[in-house]
Amino acid sequence: MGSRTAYRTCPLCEALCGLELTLDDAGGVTHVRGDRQDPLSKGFICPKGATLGRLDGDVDRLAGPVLRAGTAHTPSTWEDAFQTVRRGLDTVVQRYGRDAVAVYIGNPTAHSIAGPLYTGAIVKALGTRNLYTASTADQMPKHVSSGHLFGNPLAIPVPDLDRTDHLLMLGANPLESNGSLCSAPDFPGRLKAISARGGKITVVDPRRTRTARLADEHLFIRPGTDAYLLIALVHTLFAEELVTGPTAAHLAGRINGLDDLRALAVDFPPERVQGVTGVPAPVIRRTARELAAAERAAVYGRVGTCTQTFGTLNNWLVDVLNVLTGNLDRPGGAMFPRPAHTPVYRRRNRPFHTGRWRSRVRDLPEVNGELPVATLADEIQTPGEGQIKALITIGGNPALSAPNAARLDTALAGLEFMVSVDPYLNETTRHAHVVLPPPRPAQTPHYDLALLGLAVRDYVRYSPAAVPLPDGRPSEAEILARLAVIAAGRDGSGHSGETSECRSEHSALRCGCRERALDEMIITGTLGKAAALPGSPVHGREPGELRKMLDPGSPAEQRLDMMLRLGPYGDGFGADPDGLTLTRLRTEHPHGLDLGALKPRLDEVLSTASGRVELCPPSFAADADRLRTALAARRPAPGGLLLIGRRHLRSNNSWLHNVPELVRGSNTCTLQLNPADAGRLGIDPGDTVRIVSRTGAIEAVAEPTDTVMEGVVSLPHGWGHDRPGTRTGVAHRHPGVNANAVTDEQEIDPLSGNAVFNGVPVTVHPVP
Ligand SMILES: Nc1nc2c(c(=O)[nH]1)N[C@H]1C(S)=C(S)[C@@H](COP(=O)(O)OP(=O)(O)OC[C@H]3O[C@@H](n4cnc5c(=O)[nH]c(N)nc54)[C@H](O)[C@@H]3O)O[C@H]1N2
Ligand SMILES: Nc1nc2c(c(=O)[nH]1)N[C@H]1C(S)=C(S)[C@@H](COP(=O)(O)OP(=O)(O)OC[C@H]3O[C@@H](n4cnc5c(=O)[nH]c(N)nc54)[C@H](O)[C@@H]3O)O[C@H]1N2
Ligand code: SF4
Ligand SMILES: [Mo]
Repeated sequence: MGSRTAYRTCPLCEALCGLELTLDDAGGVTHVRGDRQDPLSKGFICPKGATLGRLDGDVDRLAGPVLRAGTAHTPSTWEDAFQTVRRGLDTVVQRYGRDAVAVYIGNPTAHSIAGPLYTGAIVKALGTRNLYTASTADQMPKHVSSGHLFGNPLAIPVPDLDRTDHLLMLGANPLESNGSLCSAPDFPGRLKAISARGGKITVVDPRRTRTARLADEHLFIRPGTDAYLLIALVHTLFAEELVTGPTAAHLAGRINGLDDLRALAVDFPPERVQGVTGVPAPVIRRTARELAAAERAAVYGRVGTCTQTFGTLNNWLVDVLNVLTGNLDRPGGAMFPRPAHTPVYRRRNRPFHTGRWRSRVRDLPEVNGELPVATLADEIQTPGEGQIKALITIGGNPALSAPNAARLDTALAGLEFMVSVDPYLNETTRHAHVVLPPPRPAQTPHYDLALLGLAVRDYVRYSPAAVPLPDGRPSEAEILARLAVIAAGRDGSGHSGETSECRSEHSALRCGCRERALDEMIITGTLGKAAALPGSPVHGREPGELRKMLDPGSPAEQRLDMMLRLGPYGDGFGADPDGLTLTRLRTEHPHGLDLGALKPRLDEVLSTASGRVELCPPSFAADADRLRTALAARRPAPGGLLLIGRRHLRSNNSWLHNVPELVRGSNTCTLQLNPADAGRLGIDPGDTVRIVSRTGAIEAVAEPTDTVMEGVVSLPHGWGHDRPGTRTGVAHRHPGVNANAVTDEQEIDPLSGNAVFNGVPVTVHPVP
């Protein structure tokens, strides 16, 4: 049998590794290895990428749509499935209004072309205020921080890993996660290089992780207390006159709020916070001095700093430290990547707002156009006007991933209508009346719209589908576009025969004239605006002429081509003949294109009303009062335990547990605890223990280990695959328990609405 090779970006995590796929004649993936010609990943691969073929060929992956009758799901045609969706949504909207339809968007949606290009249109077409995403279980605090500091919630500085001499890393474990909000294939290798060139890495984590072991110094911190440590570092910089950043040439005149910040930090000397954090005051002072002394340093906080009650303060203070030490926007510091698909001519200076609307039940503010997933169950279960009656999930598994997921699971069962775009029948989608599966990864083109703006070098890569789709099988982009058309109430009679394309491509499903109309509208609108805008590379040109120049691919590809050509490295539709186009990327750079080290670009990024970095936003200063109050009220630890999570290299949240090669060895759902706590509670290794919190109780096998600090227990999330009605055979045999059955949806970071997964108070007992 013959075989051929195809290249693509790995879609599984944020590291953007290039992969080389070997395919057999039937289009099956027989082998995967790292793409050595990828200029960013240079052949690096992890066990997940290496088993992409197994995921691709998983027999449990849904081959086509399924419809639910009672608790059973049966296959349907695509057209019947879409018609069922149309009826289901129409009925709910007519009966209860637009807000009765909610949308939940999960993590893989940020790793696809289809997600970023089409989910916005679905939400807009629905006209609902009930948008929920995994962002409020993850990085929303970072968006709120950047929104206020820089005027743009998407302007996220990343540590310039390859040039820094000093990295202070909090709540991140890239040796397992491969990095997040910092796309860096071979993160471990890049960290080792810091030490090799004489630099220093300090890791702050309640567990001595693999990353902590690789680092030069590890500081145990009590869960949920990073904000105290960070503000004490700020305090020390001011108190010891180590603040140099705001007067450094590249930041001078660009920083507001320095005096307010200094005044705020006065109350938090290291000696006052050492008790709550567990980090001794002399260590805090030394850490501040080392940070200030380093030639090129970066402070980087990740999911462990977000999923806390002070999530936004943490993420703010991380960048405050980068500013105060002069490391923001400087090589080796914390820098803003310049993604090839994002225009730089369209900056608007205006204040960042949250709370443009509020949630019905708990009165929580909208943030970034969405409401906290921590209140989704409230909105489904609480009767009254505006109650959620229907839900669209796209690439998400909130029945496992949301705080108090057991309650959400029950809530999902009570919905009048639910549709899921998902390849699996799992803990969430088993509740759906219709499941619309995207095609296999090998059949799916790839471009990282969300992640290329977070990479440690400017870099771009487009991967066409390795295997063509059979006739009548919609791509994920087409599925989502069709949902947008349905949501807009324009699905109607299906074929309208308006354009020559739809006549020539006619088939009940694929004619797509309505979906095409959506893309056309977006393309025409964008080109029209760009042509009218002074400073744009196509200013003054004729939009219709520009339209004709676009790549001849799918509508999604045409939109991508347009974005690249209007972007900072683009050809400006011919204005720069050497510039990027999608066609050129596809044909000349199949392994990706390195666009160079990160460049200082604060002026391009800043879009606050003042045009400066707002270092001490009033809402953050107000929230620091909560910090002050909590510090005063803090009593000595009551002897209870605090639950945190952990990630394993071979897991990916909830959904890779169906690949046999990945659910082996140490990738198990055990409760790790310090041997001293185990001894005190009479727990031996291998004992089954009961973990009880305000919201629930679960049982897991105990794994005493001194890598976890005393008073802390750790359980990974994404397990609990024993539910009836799912179709994931391997996962079902390795079920584990759902950590989110004991996390608390009532605890959130008030500024961002983010879920709190770290520092959940629990008690643990041996089960006799
Ligand atoms: N293998 C694998 N890779 C993944 C994923 C996966 O599930 N598995 N998930 C992907 C996703 S969705 C994301 S968001 C990224 C996340 O990427 P990372 O942010 O690197 O995620 P974690 O490995 O969970 O690291 C978080 C660390 O925070 C620590 N921590 C817990 N509580 C606290 C606290 O209060 N303070 C401090 N300072 N630390 C604390 C935990 O012990 C843990 O080591 O990973 C992505 N990559
Ligand atoms: N206790 C605790 N809970 C956590 C976390 C934690 O650290 N601790 N981490 C949180 C974080 S950081 C995150 S990001 C969330 C993740 O929360 P979710 O996004 O809700 O959960 P995932 O497990 O990533 O589920 C992904 C879903 O997408 C489907 N899928 C896979 N590939 C595709 C595709 O190509 N297209 C589509 N349409 N679907 C696809 C999978 O089958 C699965 O159903 O979980 C959060 N929950
Ligand atoms: S590190 Fe992430 S991107 Fe790279 S191969 Fe592994 S899962 Fe894929
Ligand atoms: Mo995440």
